[in-house]
Amino acid sequence: SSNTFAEIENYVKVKDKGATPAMFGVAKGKNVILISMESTQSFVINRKINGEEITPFLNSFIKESYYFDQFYHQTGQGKTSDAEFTIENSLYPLDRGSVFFTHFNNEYTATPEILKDYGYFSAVFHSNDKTFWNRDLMYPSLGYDRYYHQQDFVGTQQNSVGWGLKDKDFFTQSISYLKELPQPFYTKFITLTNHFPFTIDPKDRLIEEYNSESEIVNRYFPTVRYTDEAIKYFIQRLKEEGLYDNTIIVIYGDHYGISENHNAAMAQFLDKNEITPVDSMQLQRVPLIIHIPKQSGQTISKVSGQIDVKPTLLHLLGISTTHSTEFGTDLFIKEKDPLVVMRDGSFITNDYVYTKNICYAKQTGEPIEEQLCEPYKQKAKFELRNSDKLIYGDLLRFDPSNKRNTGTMTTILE
Ligand code: GP9
Ligand code: MN
Repeated sequence: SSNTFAEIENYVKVKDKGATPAMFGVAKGKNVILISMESTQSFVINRKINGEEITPFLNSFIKESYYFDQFYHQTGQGKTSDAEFTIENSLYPLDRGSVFFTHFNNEYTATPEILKDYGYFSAVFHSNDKTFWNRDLMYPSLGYDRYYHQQDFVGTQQNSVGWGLKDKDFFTQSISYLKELPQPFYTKFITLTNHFPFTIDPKDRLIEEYNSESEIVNRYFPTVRYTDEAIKYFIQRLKEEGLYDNTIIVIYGDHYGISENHNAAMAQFLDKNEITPVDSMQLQRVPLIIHIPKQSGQTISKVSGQIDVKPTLLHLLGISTTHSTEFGTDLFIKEKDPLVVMRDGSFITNDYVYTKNICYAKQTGEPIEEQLCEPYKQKAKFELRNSDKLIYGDLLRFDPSNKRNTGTMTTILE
């Protein structure tokens, strides 16, 4: 009901909704490009196998960007769609299923919808079937103007793998649409090649496979390397089209690609005896890279998550989020005690990791007194519960800042 909405609104209002003055509006009026990197985890960044870098392009791009090296995915069963949901709404995904399927008809105040008021045109590019993850029905609810999907691309046996175009062909074909869009634009590009089970054409393999007992882990590195090359090419094309200098580029990993079934191979890669519960949590880090034209790079090690992207991006574009109903915090704010909550109720703070009902010291990986985690545990539960209530009750209908508000007076009074 609207009462529940008011309670939740009061809760999110007391959260730190501020922005860093030095960063607020630095990218005002710029185009936005989001790149969702399929299954890309942070452990590939600045690492080599067989003497070769896994992500040479990203490693260099990070040096001229803001790079968040303690950034976690917060996805559940909705995988890529959950990442999209959390990144653009600053709400948690649901504990089961995908919000894209179960609540596509809700009222949302997603980033593309907000940016419409600032003259932005918004579009998504993804070469899979438009109905996958119910995207064709969900995107209009998020405020997207256009969805370029499988039917907008030319797929052949040569240029495709798995569910769609190879990333490089995907970017090549997307660029011709992109350069015709009205500006400023807000766009999202969802890559696909680095998807389980990580198969690529041998001629697209730029590095050798890894050598472990897991075929999946072995193949993962060449497909990550392939996507890295495709993004390099895309950035180059943006420069050639004169779009690079007036565009803010946000690159994020959507969720893990290597599950706990491959712990032995991961232990080998990380040079550890075993993968502990704390290691497993740390493996949930995904890259977040924000490139702002004419700003130099910096690595920021704040504990953060996908839920924080929306307010951060809006602030960079000079848009205040003081009245937004969202759970994230601007990534550029120095928080005393940051907390990242995962969809299953586990969490990470500066000092603690809580997972599978056990509290651990982050430094040592040793179990510690449950009590130390208790206050965070309560907060984590509260966050998830309130976010769920918003979605299950379609409560953003009652948000007065929601322009497309369809809640009528009668609904509000009941
Ligand atoms: C499907 C692509 C991958 O279109 O986004 O989805 P995933 O299986 O990673 O959720
Ligand atoms: Mn995915």
